[in-house]
Amino acid sequence: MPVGTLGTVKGLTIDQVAATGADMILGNTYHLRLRPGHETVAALGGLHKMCGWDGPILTDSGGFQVFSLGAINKVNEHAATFRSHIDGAKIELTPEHSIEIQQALGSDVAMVLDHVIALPAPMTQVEDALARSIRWAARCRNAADREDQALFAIVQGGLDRTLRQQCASELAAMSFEGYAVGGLSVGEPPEDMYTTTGFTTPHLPADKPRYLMGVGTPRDLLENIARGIDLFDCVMPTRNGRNALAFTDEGPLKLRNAVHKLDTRPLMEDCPCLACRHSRGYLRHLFVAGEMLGPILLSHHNLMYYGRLMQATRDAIEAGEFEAFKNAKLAGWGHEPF
Ligand code: PRF
Ligand code: ZN
Repeated sequence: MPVGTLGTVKGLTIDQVAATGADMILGNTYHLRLRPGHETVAALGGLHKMCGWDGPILTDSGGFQVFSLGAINKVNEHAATFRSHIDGAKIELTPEHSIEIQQALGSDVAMVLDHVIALPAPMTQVEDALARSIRWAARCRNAADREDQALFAIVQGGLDRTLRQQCASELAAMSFEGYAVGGLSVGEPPEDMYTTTGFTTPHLPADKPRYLMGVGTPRDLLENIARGIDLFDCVMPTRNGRNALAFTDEGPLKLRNAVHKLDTRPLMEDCPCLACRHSRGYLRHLFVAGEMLGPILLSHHNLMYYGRLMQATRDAIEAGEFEAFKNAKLAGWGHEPF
């Protein structure tokens, strides 16, 4: 899922997003609650109508953003209280309010409100956040009463095998429409993330979507697909695109580097994106000159790269050739991929 935090995949028209092969996009409860406000979104016809996307939309619950943006004021059993990064207003985010906001936005998939903590953390703190996340998930399940909106639970538990398994099993018993693995890609080494995904997914229903939140590099996607993950969201393609980094089968290209100045080749020979109609030299020039077309073109290329990587992965899985496909991709990206 390309990330459209504020009801826009940054820099791209909705048709350009669709052209990259994305099926579903992500919006953020936290951001849209503050601006323009969920009631305003509802008055404008809901998130789909507002941004012109008629495919599925998943909204994150606000849990992670409240914690990761440092806006958090206090957390107790009732709610996470935070200060708006826009006007300083004090806002209480309860599980019920998170669902209410996601209903007003009109997303197709809502996420439960979870308690995310920074790693590494003392065991008691990990256990405490996990237990609260399970109780909040149950409150979200009770509050979510729409036939046309699925609800996904989120497994927490740090890097601990026992806690992850316990959390996954308890949530699996509560019958959600899908399951996410949260609390990863928060600064731990990639190998720890892969190991944790690997011992969590066997405890989640295989016939429901399994979603790894906020991940990752192209290598992260393939390593986690190998461990049972079906769905991802990440700002990497668009954020890196805005910062002049292009993903390719040979690894990342930093377009600002002088080595590209006179390069007449496209980023990739066979890429159908808008950027690859131009030379690397021209793309570099756009970034050096601060032209807005540079970030637009590279965002399009990177989303197309991710979209085509996922399509090729699905094809390889169906052909029974995923392992060979994965190894070939990893070899192409080199030793320090991204
Ligand atoms: N919880 C929620 N959203 C998230 C995460 C999480 O743990 C992450 C962690 N990588 C990204 N987005 N609700
Ligand atoms: Zn391209």
